[in-house]
Amino acid sequence: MNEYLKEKLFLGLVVACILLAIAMLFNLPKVSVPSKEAETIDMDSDGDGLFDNMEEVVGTDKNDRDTDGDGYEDLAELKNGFNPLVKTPGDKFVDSAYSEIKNRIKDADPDFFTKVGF
Ligand SMILES: [Ca+2]
Ligand SMILES: [Ca+2]
Ligand SMILES: [Ca+2]
Repeated sequence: MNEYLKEKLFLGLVVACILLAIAMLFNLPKVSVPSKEAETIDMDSDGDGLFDNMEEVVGTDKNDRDTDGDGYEDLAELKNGFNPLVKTPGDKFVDSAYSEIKNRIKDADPDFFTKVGF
């Protein structure tokens, strides 16, 4: 093999390496760590406006819009100060209990009240 060919071969190899490096750069798997929270935090299986994770916090059924079956949906009851786990009438939260449940919700998701227009 003469020097000219060796040189060409070497050059070709260098170019191939560079191209490979570039190709690898562009083919890097997209780093998208699926945030478990983002997927589950705003899921509302029963569509009552109360997210699944909040139904857990509150103790309501995430597959039942009206857990206590009194005709009022879970979030509507919560918003208006009624206990979604106790049938109306007589299900209005006393102030301390209402503050307590709101604090629990806030601890679980500080933005919840804004999100659902509490
Ligand atoms: Ca729900
Ligand atoms: Ca529910
Ligand atoms: Ca209800």
